[in-house]
Amino acid sequence: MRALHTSDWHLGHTLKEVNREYEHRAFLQWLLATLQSEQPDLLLISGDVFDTATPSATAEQMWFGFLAAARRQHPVMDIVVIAGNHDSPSRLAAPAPVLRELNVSIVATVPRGADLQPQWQQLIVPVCGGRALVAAVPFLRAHDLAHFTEEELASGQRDVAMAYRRVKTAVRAVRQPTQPLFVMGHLYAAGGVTDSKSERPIAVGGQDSAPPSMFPKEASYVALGHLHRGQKVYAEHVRYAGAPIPLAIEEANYHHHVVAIDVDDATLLASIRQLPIPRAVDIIRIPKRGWGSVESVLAAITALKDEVAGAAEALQPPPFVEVCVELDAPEPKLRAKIEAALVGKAVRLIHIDRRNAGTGETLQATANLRSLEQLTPIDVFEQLWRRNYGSEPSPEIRAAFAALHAEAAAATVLAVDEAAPEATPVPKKVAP
Ligand SMILES: [Mn+2]
Repeated sequence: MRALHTSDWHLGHTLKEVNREYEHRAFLQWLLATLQSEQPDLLLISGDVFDTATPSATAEQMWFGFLAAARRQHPVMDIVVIAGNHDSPSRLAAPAPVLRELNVSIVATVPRGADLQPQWQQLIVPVCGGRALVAAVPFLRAHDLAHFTEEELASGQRDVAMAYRRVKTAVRAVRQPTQPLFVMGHLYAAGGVTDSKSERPIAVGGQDSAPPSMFPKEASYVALGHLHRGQKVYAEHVRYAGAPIPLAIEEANYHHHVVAIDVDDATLLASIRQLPIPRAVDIIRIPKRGWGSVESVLAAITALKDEVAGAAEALQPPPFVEVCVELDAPEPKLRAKIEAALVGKAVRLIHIDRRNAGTGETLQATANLRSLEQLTPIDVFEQLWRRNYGSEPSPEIRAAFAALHAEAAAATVLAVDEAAPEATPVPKKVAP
């Protein structure tokens, strides 16, 4: 049997206030075409369907529109969805009874019985007419984990590992040895690589570093969500599908994909392929790597393609651009200069990152520090400039500082004279 695994769609996402609807629609269209060519029996969506707990009508329309189209195209395919940490469990699960009629199972929370005990066995979803099982574990919230006894907790098992152990036990009670088992989870598995700020940290009950041993050995495939970089953890068959579009500038170089899983009927072993998702809208970084001077980034912007007026641009939104500037002197008009250079260019500015060229070391580390009395204000000013910008202040800047300092010193003299005519002598040096 064949399954496709995807996660972290974050419908309704905005990147620096620019909405991503065009990219999401392009992805969903691609996914429908891929379902057509791959003909999977099962589609697994491992959480963070939506970017926020209260998604916009447009985001919900994309979601339900996709489910309807998928159902129309593949009447026998099962879709299993778990809630992620960004989703509102109650909101995601609200249409579950209707979706159930369309072979779509939404598991957003751990159901409770009449005795208020968690019903772990209800996380097990039979799929493909009972041929296979999916243990669909949503992102576990504090209240899902609050039931463990003191004794269990004292055993040193972390809460989330304990919850997965319950799921394992529930699976073993119902699974036939010939049934392929898929496990879904939305958590941070220890060893996973993350370098993005868009993966909101989760630290409930050890969910921030799940150990590999907690997934059942008999799983043919473990379909994880939460990390936006698609990757395997621990083993070939334990994977994050990753997000389908870059959700932060740091994710621009990720290889976005969905995972195709073919489970051998006899061995129950999975063979895995990554199906690359085409990038609908590019993210351009200026410069490509590292940092550029003001002059070099302005030149690079000038060299960008000009906007073409007409209908085409409305259909294909221009790329996002991030500009990374290293300053060897203060540049108060940086944003204005960059924005002026961007006028008429076929890009959308999303971020200007700036850093100073200097070492940023403290004066104590950089200065051959003589005693404080030996340092003049201009010494301190120059050293500060050097450590910030890695350059020397120009004669004009030095003169401006000297003038400002003289003015400040005169004002101090005046103030002291007025306040206390017979005060102690005015200090010669003014602290900067
Ligand atoms: Mn996510």
